[in-house]
Amino acid sequence: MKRIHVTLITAVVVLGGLQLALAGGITGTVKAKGVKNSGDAIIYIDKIAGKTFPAPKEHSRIDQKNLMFVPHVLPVLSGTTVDFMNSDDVLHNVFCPDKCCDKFNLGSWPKGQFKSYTFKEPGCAATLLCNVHPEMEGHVYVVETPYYAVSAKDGSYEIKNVPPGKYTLKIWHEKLKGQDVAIEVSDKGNATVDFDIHK
Ligand SMILES: [Cu+2]
Repeated sequence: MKRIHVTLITAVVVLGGLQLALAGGITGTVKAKGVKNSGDAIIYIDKIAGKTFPAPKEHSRIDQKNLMFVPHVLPVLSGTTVDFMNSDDVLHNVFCPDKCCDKFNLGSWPKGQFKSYTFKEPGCAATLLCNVHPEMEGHVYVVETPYYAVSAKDGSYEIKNVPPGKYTLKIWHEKLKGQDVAIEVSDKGNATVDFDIHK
């Protein structure tokens, strides 16, 4: 009995080690020219040949707080439902004027309530607007894989748990553009990819 117990524990440890070894990460820095900071760029693996990823059951969330969409940009895997919250004392509305989001208009709702929309089309850069507050703007960007990150204000980003392979890494920003980068993630460590984005 005791011997079996020890063997089982060993197996679990070995499996755990394997899992760690099989996933790498992509890290780097985005340098944005012509905007306030290098944040809010979305870095993502656009697609993986022969692989599709089921839509997550868990919803993502964008809040409307202090008359802003929070977060300002949100990458989602295609098929993700986003709940649009309202944390302000005023009514908010959310609509999207773009074709790829069916030009949805969710109406207006008060604090504490939310309305949802499911983003389906990969590559869709959906603009979020509020018809009560014309200054409000946010963005949902729809990605075909779950491998994405949003850059912090200092430009740093990290995409975790990427399986080994060769990929095209892309970048999306609401105002700026950058070049695709061909990358290879090995089973041993992190790939480092920096981006310059500009108008
Ligand atoms: Cu509003």
